[in-house]
Amino acid sequence: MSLKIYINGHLFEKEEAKISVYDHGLLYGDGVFEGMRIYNGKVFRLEQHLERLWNSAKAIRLEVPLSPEELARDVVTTVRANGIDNGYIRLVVTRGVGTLGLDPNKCANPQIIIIADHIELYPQSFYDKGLEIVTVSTIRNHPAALSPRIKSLNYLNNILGKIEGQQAGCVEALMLNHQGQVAECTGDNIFLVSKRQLLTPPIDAGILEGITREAVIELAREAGLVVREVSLTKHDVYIADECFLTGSAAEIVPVVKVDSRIIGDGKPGPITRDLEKRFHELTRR
Ligand code: PXG
Repeated sequence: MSLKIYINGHLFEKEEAKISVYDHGLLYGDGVFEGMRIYNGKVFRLEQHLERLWNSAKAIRLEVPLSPEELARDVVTTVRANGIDNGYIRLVVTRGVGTLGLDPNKCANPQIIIIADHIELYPQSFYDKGLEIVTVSTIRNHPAALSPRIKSLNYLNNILGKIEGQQAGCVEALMLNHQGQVAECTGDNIFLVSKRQLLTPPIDAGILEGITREAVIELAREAGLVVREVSLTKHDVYIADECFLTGSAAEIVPVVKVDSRIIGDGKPGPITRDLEKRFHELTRR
């Protein structure tokens, strides 16, 4: 069965779901998006994703032409229409059709797109053995240029980081901020375990406020761990006992090597494993 894609209140067959080449989402990356998971027929932390979407839209002065309640309803309708119990949702709001100039005021109708699809998961071996990542030379966007807190359709900063990582044979790459501090990976947040404390860069390190990051912080505190959002350097990563990444698609994925240095004992650590188990229980219960 072909997928049904939502555009502005209507469901289209995948082949018929089309957006104008004059849409500023395409011409300028002018728009915002969310990537969410569906577990057992329920959208994971939908309200939080919508809150982040509205904040991203507000930051680029884009008015979403629906209320959060209406958009939540339409997300659920699209998921149901496609009969997806476990999968991935891409929610996109573009500035809409305009002229060939930059002027966003000439774009009258923002376009809302909802794609509910099956998810291509990372290979199981990544979770069993852990990932190797590298620090790339592309720094994360300067917060005063384009805040990493905005989940905008302009992802070139991350894509350039990803290309550099792939060049080094890695599927994810660590990006530093303009001050040389650890920020995040190209599509995932980063955590370290050091002396039984969980460490992760604070939002003002210039990162996306990951929904999975937030869930993992909550789970870790429930588990009795001390969680600290602190500025981190590559040195902290190299001497950490454990390292893992979080994201809606990846969930929790262990990291065992960074810049050719072995992290901990080179195997996914016990605290990472415990948090993976807790996250699994949270999402699949
Ligand atoms: N940082 C960045 C820069 C991201 O893009 C995360 C962290 C994790 O956030 P959540 O809310 O998902 O826990 C993301 C996730 C991909 C991909 O293919 C990843 C994201 C978006 C689109 C694609 O890896 N965002």
